[in-house]
Amino acid sequence: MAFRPRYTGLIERYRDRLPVNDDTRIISLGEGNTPLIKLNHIPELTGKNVDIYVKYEGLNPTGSFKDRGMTMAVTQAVNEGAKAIICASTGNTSASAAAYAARAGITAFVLIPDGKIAQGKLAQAMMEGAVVIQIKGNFDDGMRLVKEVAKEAPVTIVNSINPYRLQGQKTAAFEIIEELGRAPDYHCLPVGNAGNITAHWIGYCEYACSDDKTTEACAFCEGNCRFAGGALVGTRPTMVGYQASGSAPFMRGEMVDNPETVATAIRIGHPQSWDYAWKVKAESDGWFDECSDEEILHAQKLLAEKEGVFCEPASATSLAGAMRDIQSGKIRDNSSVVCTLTGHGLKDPDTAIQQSTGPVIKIESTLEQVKKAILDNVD
Ligand code: AN7
Repeated sequence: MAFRPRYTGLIERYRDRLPVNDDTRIISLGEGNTPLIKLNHIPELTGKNVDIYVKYEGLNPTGSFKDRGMTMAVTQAVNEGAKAIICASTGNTSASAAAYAARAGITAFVLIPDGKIAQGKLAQAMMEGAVVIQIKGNFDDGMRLVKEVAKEAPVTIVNSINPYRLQGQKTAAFEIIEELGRAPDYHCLPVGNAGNITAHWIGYCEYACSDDKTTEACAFCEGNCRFAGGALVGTRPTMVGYQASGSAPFMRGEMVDNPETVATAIRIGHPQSWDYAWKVKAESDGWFDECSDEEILHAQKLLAEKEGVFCEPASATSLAGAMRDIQSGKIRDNSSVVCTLTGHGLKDPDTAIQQSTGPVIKIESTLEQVKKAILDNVD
């Protein structure tokens, strides 16, 4: 039977904008091409007139945006002859690395903080055959060890310090521009290591480049864009990064040694893309801010309840912060706002169930009791 896949992943889709050639063996699970959903009910809660879109990255193959970077990083590693990859992770990177390593037929080693990763992510890494190494320490400890061990053992690091990760992840910005016909006015993201906010900025800059040398030079490609002359003609958004209050080094202006938050995905105190992130802020005229755990969980619940979109806690940080900044007017009235929802809600079922207040009605299995349950709960 003829196999004609409808979509074969972001490397094929954006091949001319990514570091691959005709001979490259591509490791893909059909990542990217995620929906940009215009919110119906939440914008009016802000009392302002704004269009809010969520980029639902939880619909990637392993349930997070990491797949965009991992297809590129593992493709590159395999083509360089690597037999093993390694990462430190708060969960999603490990799930993604494990899957792409399995796909490529190589080994993934993942260092995760003992007891501090969401159940779904641990299940993924284990099922996908990674060598799971739980450390008595946090992500930042793991990252330090990964950098050290990679100097002494034959493993390729696939954390976002691997530049191929950011190359893959920049494609989310391409997709957004293609759907909106232009860049949004604001792009809000949860920030941990700040790899993703950096990758998006690279994507927006590249898309805005043309060979019209009369306009301002693009700061990231500095005129060396591979596919354009390196001048800005298109639009770029203001980039806004939100952190969890207990893990907010960009707000403190320095590294945080004992990060804590319910949003375990962004429980990171020593961001790896520290310098890049400040550059993104400056160039896009953006800002960082922090959200409390309560605000994060509230936004997560609101999205699920009012829009039917289920994301993990860390992801909801983008909406929590955006709603506050829309209400205060910091995000201007009549603007368009994209919030990235970085991971799927099913990643962390424990946190979801713990904070759910919705009724679970326990009854005998009789028609009468089912009918009563309905009549008690219809508006
Ligand atoms: C759902 O998996 O760092 O600012 O090790 O899983 O690019 O770090 C996860 C990060 C946001 C932050 N949302 O992105 C890991 C890891 C979710 C995440 C982030 C992560 P960056």
